Amino acid sequence: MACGTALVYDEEMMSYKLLWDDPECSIEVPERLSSSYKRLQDYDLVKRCIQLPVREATDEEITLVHSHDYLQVVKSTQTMNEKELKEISQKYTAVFYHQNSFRCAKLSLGGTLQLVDAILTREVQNGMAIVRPPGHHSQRNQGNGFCVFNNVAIAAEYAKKKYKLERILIVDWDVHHGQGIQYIFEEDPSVLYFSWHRYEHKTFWPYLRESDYDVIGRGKGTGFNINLPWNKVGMGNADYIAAFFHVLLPLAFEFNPELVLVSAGYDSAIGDPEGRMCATPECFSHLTNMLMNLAGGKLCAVLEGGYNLRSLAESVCMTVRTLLGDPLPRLTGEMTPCHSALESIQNVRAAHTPYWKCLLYNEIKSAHDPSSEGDSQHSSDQQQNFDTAMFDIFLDSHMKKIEFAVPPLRTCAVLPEGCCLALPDGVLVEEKTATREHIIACSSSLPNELLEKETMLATLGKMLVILNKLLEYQTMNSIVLSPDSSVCATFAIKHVLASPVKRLLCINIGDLGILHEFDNDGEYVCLNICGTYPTGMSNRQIYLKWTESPNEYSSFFYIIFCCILPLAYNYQPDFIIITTGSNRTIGDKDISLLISLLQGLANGRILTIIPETEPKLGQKLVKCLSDSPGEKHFGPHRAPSLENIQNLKEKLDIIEKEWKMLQCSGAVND
Ligand code: Q9C
Ligand code: ZN
Repeated sequence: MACGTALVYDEEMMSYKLLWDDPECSIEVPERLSSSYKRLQDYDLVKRCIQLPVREATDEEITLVHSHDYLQVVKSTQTMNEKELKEISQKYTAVFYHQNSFRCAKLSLGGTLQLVDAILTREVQNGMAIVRPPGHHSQRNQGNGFCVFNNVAIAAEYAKKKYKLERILIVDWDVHHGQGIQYIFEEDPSVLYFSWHRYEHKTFWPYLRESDYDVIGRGKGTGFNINLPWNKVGMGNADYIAAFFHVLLPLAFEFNPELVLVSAGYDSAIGDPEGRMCATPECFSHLTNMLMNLAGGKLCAVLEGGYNLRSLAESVCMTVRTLLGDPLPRLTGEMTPCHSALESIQNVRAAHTPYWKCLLYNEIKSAHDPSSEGDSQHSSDQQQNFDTAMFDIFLDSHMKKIEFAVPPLRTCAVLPEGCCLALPDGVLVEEKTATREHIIACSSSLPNELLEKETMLATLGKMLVILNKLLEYQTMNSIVLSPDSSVCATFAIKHVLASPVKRLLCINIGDLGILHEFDNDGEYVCLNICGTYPTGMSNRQIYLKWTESPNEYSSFFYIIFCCILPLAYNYQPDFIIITTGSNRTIGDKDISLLISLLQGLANGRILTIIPETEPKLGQKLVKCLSDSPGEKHFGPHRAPSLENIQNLKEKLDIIEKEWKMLQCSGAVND
C-alpha cells in the first residue's frame, strides 16, 4: 500500500538568475527555493518526507509538449554570452535565460517527473516538487512568465502516455493564469484544467481575453477548462474556500480523476507583491486536504510562482505538512466571500452548466457582464508602494498563533465486548472506564432506566474517558461503536457543551430517534441528514432531506460541497460529533468522504458514534480517522436526483442568508 510523502529538491536549481536589469523579472530569484527548503527544515518536515533525487528530463519528454525548434533555442542558450541571452529573452514575454537555464529547466521538469513516477508506481502516496524555473506559462513554441518548460503539462502528458491514465486533474492555484496549460489541453477531455487568477477585467498580466470565465475549452475538450478570474485584489481565505466548494470540487469529483497535479504557485498568498491577495498560509493546508480526497490520494504538487519569500515558505510548509497527514491548523476570520468573488463564481458555474451534471440544476441567472463594471480603485498595479516588510511582521505574529500541536494519539476507539476490528496503526482501543458515579453525574437528564443496562454503562464509561482525552487534545479523534447511538450522542453533546468548547457541530446521519434535550449552556449547531423531516425544530437544528439509492453510485458529494462543508467552514466549530442512526441511505464510502473532509475543521477533533451492529462501517471509518493509506477511493459518483436537489434548494434558500458560505452567486447580497 502506498504511503509516505515525497519531496523533490535540489539546490542546483538555484544556479541561474537574471543577469541584467529588468523590473518585470527581478522577483524570480534563486532564494525562492532555499528559503522554502530552509523553512521546511525548521519545521522538521524535510526528514519526515522521502527525498527523491532530481534528474534531467530527456528531449523526448520535453517534446511531449514543446516543439523541437523551441527545445533547440533553449539548448542554444547554454553557450550564449550575456548580450545574446538578453536578446533571446526579449523575443519572449517576461522570461529570462541564463547559461544554466537549460540545465535547471531539465532538472525542474525531471524532478517533477520523478515525483509522478514515485506516485504512480505507489512508492509514495503524494509529494511536492520544490523546483524552478516554474512552468505553467510556457507554451509549445515559447517561454513566458519566468517559465521555460511546462513542468505540469508535460507531467500530465507523461502520465497519460507512460501509465495510460485517462483522467488527470490540474489545479492551478497560482495567482496568474496558466495560459500555457490551457493552450496545451484546450481540446483534450482527459485533462481537466482549473485555474483561478487575478484578472481585474483583463487589466492584469498576461492581459488575455482567453483567461475569462467563458473560455471553457474547445472541441472534445469543451467543458474541461475552468477559468475563475478574480476581478479584484484582496481575495482571502473565504473566497478561495468558496471557489473550491462551489466550482472546483463538485466538478472535480464528478470528473473522478486518477491523478491530481497541482500547479502550486504561492503568489496567491498574502503579502505577495504580484498577487496582492490575502489568503493566509494555512489556507493552502485546506486546499491541499480537500484535493487529497480525489484520485485515491495521488497528489503531486509542483511549485510555480510565489515572490514574497516569507509567505511562500510558510505556505509551502503548510502544503507539505498536510500531505504528511498532520492535523490542519484552523482557518480563522470571517468566512464570508466577497461580492466580486461570488460574481465570478456564479459566472463560471453558469458557463459550465451545460457540461456538468452536478451543475444541471444551477439556476441559470443572467450572467454578469464584467466589461460593464467600473471598479477602478482596485485595478491599479502599483508595485512601488507595496511594503513586503509589513507582511513579514504580520506573518511573524500570525504563524506564532497557529497551533501545530500533534496530539500523542491519532484515534481512540470504544468497541463492544468481543468485537474485533482490524485496527490500523495509531489506533488505541480504550480499556479504561469512568466510575458509575462519574457517569451518572455526567448524565443528569438522561432517563435513569437507560443506565440500567450494563453494556450501556460500559460504553458510556469508556466514552467519558475518551471525551476527556479529546477535550485535552490527548487524542485527535475517536470512534465509538455503541448499543444506542442516540443515548451516546446525547451524553457526548451534553458533556462537550459543559466544557470550555465554544462551538460544537453535530452531524447526524439517518434516524437517531429522540435526542434528549440540551440546556442552553453552550453553543451548538446540529445538522441532520435523513430521509424525513421530524416535526418541531429549533433554529440550532437544521434538517436536510437527502436519500441515496442502494446499488447505485453515490451523489452524496453534491450535498457535501454545496451544503455540509460550507456550513461547517462557516461555523468554524471547535469540536465535531458525527453520529449515524438507523434507516440510513447514505453509504459507508459517503460517510468516509465526509469524515475525511471534516478533519480539516476543529483541529481534526472528531467524535464518531455509530451503532455496534455496524462493524463494517466502523472498520472503514477507523481507517479514515487514523489516516491509514489507501482509504481514499471515493469515486465514481453520479448526478443527484431532482427530488434531492429540490428538497435541498428549498432549505438552502432559507438558510443561506445566515450562512454566507452557502452562497454561490452574487445575487443574495444585492
Ligand atoms: N511587475 C509565475 O508566477 N509579470 N509567473 C511580472 C512584474 C510576469 C509570473 C510583472 C509574471 C510572471 C510563474
Ligand atoms: Zn504566478
